[in-house]
Amino acid sequence: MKLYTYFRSSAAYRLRIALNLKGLPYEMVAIHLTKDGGHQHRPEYHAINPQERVPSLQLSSGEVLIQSLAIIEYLDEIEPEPPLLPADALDRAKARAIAQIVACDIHPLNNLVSLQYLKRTLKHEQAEIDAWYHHWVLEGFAAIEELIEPGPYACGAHVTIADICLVPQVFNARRLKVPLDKFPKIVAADAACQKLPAFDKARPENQPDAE
Ligand SMILES: N[C@@H](CCC(=O)N[C@@H](CS)C(=O)NCC(=O)O)C(=O)O
Repeated sequence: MKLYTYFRSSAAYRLRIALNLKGLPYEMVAIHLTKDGGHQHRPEYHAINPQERVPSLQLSSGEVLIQSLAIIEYLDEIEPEPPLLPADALDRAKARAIAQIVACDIHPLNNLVSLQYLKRTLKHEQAEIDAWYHHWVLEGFAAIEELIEPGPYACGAHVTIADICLVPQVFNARRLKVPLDKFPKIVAADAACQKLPAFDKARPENQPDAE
């Protein structure tokens, strides 16, 4: 499999964690999201992913999958061990809820395209953009903090899709200096995940394209 990735992309980071947890081998193709206006906008990448975002996963059949949550669930279906979703339907809904707070409610408001739009098109000052970024992380993390179950992971004793989404968002929050002192359960779940090699190998600074 070929993973189109960027070291700092949190959506690609999710997928690196999932592939590592499953022990599935993958080749990485780095797509630089800022150099020369963003290599994601080149016609050759558009042909792979018409949304011009990372990650994309090209299967050995040549088929390309996009959207990290859809891909993670696909991987869980083709390679059931270790499961990334709980066996019980109720627990599954809870794990997906945390994952979706990150992937549907926090990340789209704070990803590169959204921040560039605020800056370049709407002409906001950097301080306003930083405040915007912090606001949506703090709002989403406040809800997740209440939803986290006794650990060590976000949904209990096993790593789930909730951790896979949460850890990259925590990484980004730290990078952009969002204070995490009000979220001890999130910080603890992140620390528990960081002890696992699958998470460590997926960290942005451990990628071949890291700068
Ligand atoms: N919902 C998508 C989000 C993908 C996404 O927004 N990726 C960002 C990087 S984290 C991207 O490629 N941005 C391209 C750009 O800003 O032009 C997913 O989960 O895969």
